[in-house]
Amino acid sequence: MKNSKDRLSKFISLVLRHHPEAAYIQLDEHGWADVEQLLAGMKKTGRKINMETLKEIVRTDEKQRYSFNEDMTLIRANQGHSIAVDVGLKEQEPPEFLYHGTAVGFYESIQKQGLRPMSRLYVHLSKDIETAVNVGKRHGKPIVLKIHSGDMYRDGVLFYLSENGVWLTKKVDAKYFERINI
Ligand code: HQG
Repeated sequence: MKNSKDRLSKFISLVLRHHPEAAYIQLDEHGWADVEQLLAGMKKTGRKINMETLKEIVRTDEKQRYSFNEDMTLIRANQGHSIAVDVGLKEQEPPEFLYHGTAVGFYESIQKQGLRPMSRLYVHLSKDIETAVNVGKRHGKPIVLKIHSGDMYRDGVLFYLSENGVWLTKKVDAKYFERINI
């Protein structure tokens, strides 16, 4: 974590994706949190935040993780939830190939079970290898799987593209991926 804004952003992502109670708030069924309540709840935890800082965090987030509603009274995470919320993901035809970065230590289990969402609602896929490597590094020594998303789609599997450009699907069976050299 580089600075105080990064730390605040990390906490906001925890609250909006996984643990709203950590800021004493609730999300609605579409994942929205009331901005006033979020700010008040964060202050209650001892964090220093105001609307200006929140707006800047949303605007400058390098992965564009959050969205406000039109009048900026509500905020939500664009993807990555473990809580069952419906953020209105758009179903979309994927490119022929997508990539998934993970850690070498998970590979044996992934080969056996395929890719599962684990604690999240969806398996997250990247459109390029570089992004996948960075996602994998979060877990350990990275490896990258090349996903035959075009074949999956033609076999009837649904894909969604989040507001911030992350491809999502419910699971990826082992026949649809191979490990590639990175
Ligand atoms: C692995 C970040 C064993 C899976 C990133 C992954 C992403 C299995 C881990 C977003 C498995 C779950 C999501 C199986 C999957 N056996 N391990 N059968 N199936 N796994 O963090 O994809 O910065 O929930 O390979 O950029 O790493 O948070 O998912 O390694 O977009 O915005 O289980 O989170 O974005 O880990 O990352 P995660 P992820 P943010």
